[in-house]
Amino acid sequence: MLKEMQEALIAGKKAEVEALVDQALAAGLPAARILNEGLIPGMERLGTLFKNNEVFIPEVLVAARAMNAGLAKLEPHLVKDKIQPKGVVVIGTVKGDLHDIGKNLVAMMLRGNGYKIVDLGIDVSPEKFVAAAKANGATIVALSALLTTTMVQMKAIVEAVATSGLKIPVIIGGAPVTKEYANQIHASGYAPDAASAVEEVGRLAAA
Ligand code: B1M
Repeated sequence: MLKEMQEALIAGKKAEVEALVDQALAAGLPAARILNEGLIPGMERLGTLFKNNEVFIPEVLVAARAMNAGLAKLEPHLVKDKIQPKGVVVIGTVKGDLHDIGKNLVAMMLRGNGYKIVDLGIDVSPEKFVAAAKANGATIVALSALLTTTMVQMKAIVEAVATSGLKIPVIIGGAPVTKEYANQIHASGYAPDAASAVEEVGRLAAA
């Protein structure tokens, strides 16, 4: 069933992905397994096809829509009810960058672990991050970037948060981002994946 889910995802068959996620849940598979053995490997395989010019942007876009639909089905199962939020996380994909699947996953995992999430979406400017952090009483700002050309935006956002008077940490992540880069731009934290992002946000919140 999970292999079939990968194929449906790669083919961009949104309704089929949704149906297969429903079936997998009904069969008692844990949501984390459906995510880690169904949806994410499908997206990874698509990435290889994209890199090798075997699929192109339109196909990737429909697959991304199917992925987000699958994630939406899983979300209630990954998210536990928490009355008092552990903190307020303002999250977004940096300016110039339209990739949102990883960011959505990080947001979902944080929400599931008791944080209030203010999701600014994609292509977010430093000014917008700062304004939203102030307006929502953020306790942390979280940045995602998937392109080597846009990860440089993270430096501007770290600086904008620091100079705005907000004394809150900034955590960064995304495929091209490294711990070294985080240190270089003085980001407070870095995580390579969504599960580590939850740990890192917890560490920063406790610091
Ligand atoms: Co684009 N794209 N894309 N793309 N795309 C990549 C990223 C690429 C690696 C493909 C490739 O060449 N192999 C390549 C980037 C190369 C580089 O710069 N290093 C690339 C390119 C080049 C481009 C365009 C420039 C293509 C073009 O136009 N010629 C263009 C840029 C558009 C723009 O943003 N301005 C483009 C466009 C697109 C689509 C719009 C078609 C689509 C995005 C749709 C969407 O997101 N709604 C798309 C997609 C889907 C991909 C791939 C195939 C998949 C990305 C993805 O969703 N992965 C990707 C190839 C790949 O990654 N293998 C590719 C699944 C997701 C779960 O993983 O996002 O890495 P990821 O998130 C992970 C971690 O990185 C981490 O946790 C997540 C879960 O574990 N993480 C964080 C992410 N954010 C975090 C934040 C944190 C902590 C951890 O703290 C806050």
